[in-house]
Amino acid sequence: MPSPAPYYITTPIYYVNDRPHIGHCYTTTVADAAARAMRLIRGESRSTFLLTGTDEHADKVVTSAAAHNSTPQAWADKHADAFRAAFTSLNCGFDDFIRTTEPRHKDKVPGYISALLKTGDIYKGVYTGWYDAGQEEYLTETAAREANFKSPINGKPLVQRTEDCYFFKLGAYQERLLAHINANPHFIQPDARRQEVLGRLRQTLNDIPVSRPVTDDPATQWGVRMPGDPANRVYVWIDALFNYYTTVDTPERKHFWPAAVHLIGKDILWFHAVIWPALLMALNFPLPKMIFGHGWWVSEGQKMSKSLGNFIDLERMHAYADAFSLDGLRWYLLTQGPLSGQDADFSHAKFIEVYNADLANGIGNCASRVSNMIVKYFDGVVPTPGNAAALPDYDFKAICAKASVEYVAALDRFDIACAFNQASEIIRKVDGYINVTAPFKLAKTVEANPTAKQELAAILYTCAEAVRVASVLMAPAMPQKMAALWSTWNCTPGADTKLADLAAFGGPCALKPGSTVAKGDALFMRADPAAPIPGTIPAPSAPTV
Ligand code: ME8
Repeated sequence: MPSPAPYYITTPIYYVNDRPHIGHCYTTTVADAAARAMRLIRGESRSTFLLTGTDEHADKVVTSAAAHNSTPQAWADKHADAFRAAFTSLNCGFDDFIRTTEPRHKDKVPGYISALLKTGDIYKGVYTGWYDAGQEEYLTETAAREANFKSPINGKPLVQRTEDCYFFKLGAYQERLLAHINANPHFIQPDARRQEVLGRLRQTLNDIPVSRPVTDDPATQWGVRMPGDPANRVYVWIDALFNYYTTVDTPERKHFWPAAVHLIGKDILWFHAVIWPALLMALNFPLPKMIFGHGWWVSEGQKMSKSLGNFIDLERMHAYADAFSLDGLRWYLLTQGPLSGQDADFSHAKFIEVYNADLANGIGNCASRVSNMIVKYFDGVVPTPGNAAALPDYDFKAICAKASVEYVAALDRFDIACAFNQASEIIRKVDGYINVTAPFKLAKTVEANPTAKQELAAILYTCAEAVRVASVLMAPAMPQKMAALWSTWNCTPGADTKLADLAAFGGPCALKPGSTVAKGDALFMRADPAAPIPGTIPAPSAPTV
């Protein structure tokens, strides 16, 4: 059988001077769930590749390191480890973690820049701008005008300064970029982001500076040098964008390019949807298939800020995982996150509502209802499927088939929430079926009516098999909880089994009559909306008189 086409998904590489928070963890968790789902759909793990990592050549790394009596490299090492550990703690299974200070990245960047110098796409020119000598930085024309051409820091006049600089001929690619975006509606997603880029591309694109000078200031000595010109270094953003390519620019991984999806936040859309594709066009490299720019997480309806105390940092996320399980947290992020383009709210009340509805009262309760009845009425032995009364609204073979078709289609357009909601829909159907068929009532009649036992068997088999299918679809979001369910139900899928087989109701991976189902612990404990918010210090109780 031919192997499936490679699926390469990337996250942004994160700045090492920040501590991991919900934003970074969200993007990486979405990429992880998408990669797991792709592996499931293909029934083949090796053709999917998830890359995350850290962006380490920013000037602020040098400043932060100095402020902490550290070297830039030691500072970067420490923070890169923190990101890696954060993602691992959230069960994100990345295939590689690239750091821009690693030789396998930084040694390759000059090669691409040299190629662009050779074609003339990168050329040496002169940069003129408003310079704040006290701060040693340029201000944009707008920022300079707004500051009345005075330093916003020390009030001294800004000076017009000119220096040698390398430029990339971005303007030369404007027409080709427009044509590509117009011909490929999925290239930039969601649609609002695509419109945003198309709008900006109606104005003339200028060539952009891609180097920064190296001076006596140690901050300017950090980074990748321009090939053949050590007095200049590659601008950190250009260096960073190349990570997606350097990681797979090896004989073993070359087939992963072009990437299927660059998943990013909306803040860095322009770099990914315009500058990066133009660089690739100039190098004659194929373009990624999709740039997906998600929205922001806000917290309790407000922009996250450390001073407001509403920041969802890693500690707060761990506190939620401790209280509601890691998979409970992942489910909330994945189904309620800002993927569609709108910003999303991390609100405690909403979290509890979704957790209780989808998990504690959803799959958790449904699975234990069904296994409890199999234990009670069939001694825990999966009964033989038979002809349960045909109810047109509850044709589970058709319901599960439709759910998996929609699951695959939703993942293709990167609508992760819609994909996972297909599974919740199956669970709602099972709950409805139990209410309509009332197996607990039927069980009371089996002694007087022998055919009732067969009917009971058929109903419970149907419920259990449908829950199994839902659990398969949910597994990329909640790998640990679904593995726990499979273990009590003795239906752990073999490695590399295809979704088409796994999610077929009554198909090759169906529950086997005669196998055993144990009661098991509740998958998700019901959450009390009045309980203290995880990660917050409980208010002191009122003094007793
Ligand atoms: O921009 N909600 O790195 P960065 C959702 N190094 N996502 C958020 C978020 C929020 N409130 N805050 C951050 C950089 N993010 C560059 C990228 S790529 C070649 C270089 C996520 O550490 C979101 O994915 O500032 C955003 O794009 C990323 O963190 C920015 O991470």
